Amino acid sequence: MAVERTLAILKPDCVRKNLQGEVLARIQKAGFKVLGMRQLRLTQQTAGAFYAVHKGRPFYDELVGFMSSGPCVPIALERENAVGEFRNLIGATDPKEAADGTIRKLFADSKGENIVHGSDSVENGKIEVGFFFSGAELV
Ligand code: 3AN
Repeated sequence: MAVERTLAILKPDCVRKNLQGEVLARIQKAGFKVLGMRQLRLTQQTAGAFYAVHKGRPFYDELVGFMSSGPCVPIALERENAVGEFRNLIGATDPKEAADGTIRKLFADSKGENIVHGSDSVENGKIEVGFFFSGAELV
């Protein structure tokens, strides 16, 4: 299986609840290596650009508003089969449907405020890591 990169974002609800350490510990225990990590507050414009694929969907404005509502923590991760393994670790988009033991099942309140983002394909993993980190920041 190939070593891949994926982008995680600890979303504003995760930061607001002071759960960054707890969530990161679960990510590390699951075997992911942290290549880059920072904390920032997205503007509406930057959040809109990041989620451009969802433009036009009914939840887009809510999503952009939420993602720019406070600081978030993008994390570039590496592991074998990182994209699929990370999505297994975080669980389904809707925490009500997420499997027991997953990060969203444990900590998320709703489909919109669901604690953590994970890239949905290897190709998007590369694009999304590049959205937040330059090559020199991945070590
Ligand atoms: P995932 O983050 O599990 O890949 P996507 O890509 O379908 O989910 O959606 C991206 C983000 O949009 C989700 N993390 C969630 O915050 C938000 N979202 C998706 N569906 C809804 C919805 N029906 N209502 C509110 N927010 C949603």
